[in-house]
Amino acid sequence: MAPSKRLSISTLVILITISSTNFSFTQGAFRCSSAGATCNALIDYVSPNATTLSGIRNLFNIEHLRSILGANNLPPSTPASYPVAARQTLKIPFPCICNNGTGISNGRPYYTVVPDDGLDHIAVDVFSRLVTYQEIQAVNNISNPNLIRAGQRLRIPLPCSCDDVDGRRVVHYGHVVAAGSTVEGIAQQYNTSQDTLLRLNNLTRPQDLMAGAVLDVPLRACSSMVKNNSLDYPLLVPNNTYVFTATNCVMCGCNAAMNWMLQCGPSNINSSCPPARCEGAGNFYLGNTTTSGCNRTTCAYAGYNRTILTTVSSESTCPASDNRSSAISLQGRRWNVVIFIHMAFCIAFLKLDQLI
Ligand SMILES: *[C@@H]1O[C@H](CO)[C@@H](O)[C@H](O)[C@H]1NC(C)=O
Ligand SMILES: *[C@@H]1O[C@H](CO)[C@@H](O)[C@H](O)[C@H]1NC(C)=O
Ligand SMILES: *[C@@H]1O[C@H](CO)[C@@H](O)[C@H](O)[C@H]1NC(C)=O
Ligand SMILES: *[C@@H]1O[C@H](CO)[C@@H](O)[C@H](O)[C@H]1NC(C)=O
Ligand SMILES: *[C@@H]1O[C@H](CO)[C@@H](O)[C@H](O)[C@H]1NC(C)=O
Ligand SMILES: *[C@@H]1O[C@H](CO)[C@@H](O)[C@H](O)[C@H]1NC(C)=O
Ligand SMILES: *[C@@H]1O[C@H](CO)[C@@H](O)[C@H](O)[C@H]1NC(C)=O
Ligand SMILES: *[C@@H]1O[C@H](CO)[C@@H](O)[C@H](O)[C@H]1NC(C)=O
Ligand SMILES: *[C@@H]1O[C@H](CO)[C@@H](O)[C@H](O)[C@H]1NC(C)=O
Ligand SMILES: *[C@@H]1O[C@H](CO)[C@@H](O)[C@H](O)[C@H]1NC(C)=O
Ligand SMILES: *[C@@H]1O[C@H](CO)[C@@H](O)[C@H](O)[C@H]1NC(C)=O
Ligand SMILES: CC(=O)N[C@H]1CO[C@H](CO)[C@@H](O)[C@@H]1O
Repeated sequence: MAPSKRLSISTLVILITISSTNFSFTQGAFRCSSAGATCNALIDYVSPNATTLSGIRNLFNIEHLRSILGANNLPPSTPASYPVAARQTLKIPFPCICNNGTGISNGRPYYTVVPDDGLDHIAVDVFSRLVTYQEIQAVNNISNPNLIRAGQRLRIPLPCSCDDVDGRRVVHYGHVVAAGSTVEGIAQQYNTSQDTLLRLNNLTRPQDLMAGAVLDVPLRACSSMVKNNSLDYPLLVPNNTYVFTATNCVMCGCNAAMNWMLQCGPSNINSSCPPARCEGAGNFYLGNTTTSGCNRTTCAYAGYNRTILTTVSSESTCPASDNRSSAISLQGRRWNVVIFIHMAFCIAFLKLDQLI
């Protein structure tokens, strides 16, 4: 075998080593332009150790377990003792505030220093590099990072944003980039575009994406009938998540497959809720749906202040005559993907063959 080929194999090994070192990168703050704005945000947490939902809840000071369940679309009956495996990723809901051009968690999470703790250990081993020790140092006015004392309460500044994206209100999600993923792939998975992700994250080229980085991904929320004078306005619920609202009387979920329409009904977790009935249509209660021909009529959630507001909402579910052909063309696209992946494997094997 020619030495030049050996050389290229060892170069490959070195390249792989370098890129796995890059695994430990944090991208830095997310842009957040409207000073003082607050909102809800999400961030991935890759738990370093095996734990439970209760452990995660305590670490991030999340008041209600159901917030974690909703963010991860786990059934509302999931117990706090539910196990979380080491290296498992969970979405953490937290409040965000814009300050001086960037967004950080608004208050919680707080971390209480234990004996022999270090700022870097807290950033790296406890919060899995969602922050750097310099960021913790800055937000807590710590002059010497080597001087922290047991019992000290530290604010942990998670990155987030409240900015609209492309004229739409969104939920900003700090996505921890897995090895081998691409900007295009992430964009597709979360119904956004590569250009939007590059712009939002100040990336010049898609190749600049690094595994382990925290990427600002704008999540589209389901459209709702919630009025702008409602106490929970704007109720932003992204695809595949659910929330409890209206003093825990109402549960709303978002499923992109349901035409991106927010689905709300009685929560059944608060026994002192008034019945929420839609005006007019007799025994038509929040969450009730009737289908007449092609029309689906729903008693939809419209917000709350002292009472729960509802409204009758109609949409057409008519299958169009040409919806058959669109299904066929979708299938065709799927085939293309399979063929493409197959070809990519062939090319990879060919390359490997040439190397060895
Ligand atoms: C605001 O940000 C600018 C640059 O990003 C920085 O120079 C300045 O110190 C920051 N101000 C505060 C109060 O953090
Ligand atoms: C995980 O375990 C390591 C090693 O015991 C420890 O240093 C670290 O603080 C733990 N992280 C959490 C979040 O408990
Ligand atoms: C840090 O210092 C700034 C200005 O000196 C002050 O506004 C802020 O409240 C301090 N933050 C903490 C957590 O002490
Ligand atoms: C919505 O979430 C489901 C479940 O995770 C996923 O399969 C689907 O691709 C998502 N759709 C969009 C448009 O984000
Ligand atoms: C988002 O999903 C909708 C369908 O739910 C699709 O029409 C649209 O093209 C998608 N947008 C992006 C940017 O992928
Ligand atoms: C964007 O990246 C460039 C270099 O790639 C840097 O000079 C600039 O400060 C960055 N801007 C923000 C807002 O992070
Ligand atoms: C609130 O919504 C009403 C219509 O429902 C609209 O007339 C009004 O301008 C809106 N107010 C704000 C502040 O957006
Ligand atoms: C249950 O609903 C009632 C009536 O809306 C409200 O006053 C109460 O605070 C709610 N309880 C909880 C635990 O959310
Ligand atoms: C309408 O909603 C009420 C209250 O949630 C429920 O008890 C009832 O079964 C629903 N009726 C229909 C026809 O779905
Ligand atoms: C569906 O709704 C439209 C208007 O919203 C109405 O004109 C039509 O008659 C309805 N069709 C059926 C089958 O109920
Ligand atoms: C509650 O909402 C209703 C309907 O939008 C409105 O008429 C009423 O004034 C609101 N009440 C309060 C206290 O805001
Ligand atoms: C009448 C109707 O529901 N038509 C739908 C057929 O499918 C296309 C795309 O899949 C929709 O855009 C139409 O609204």
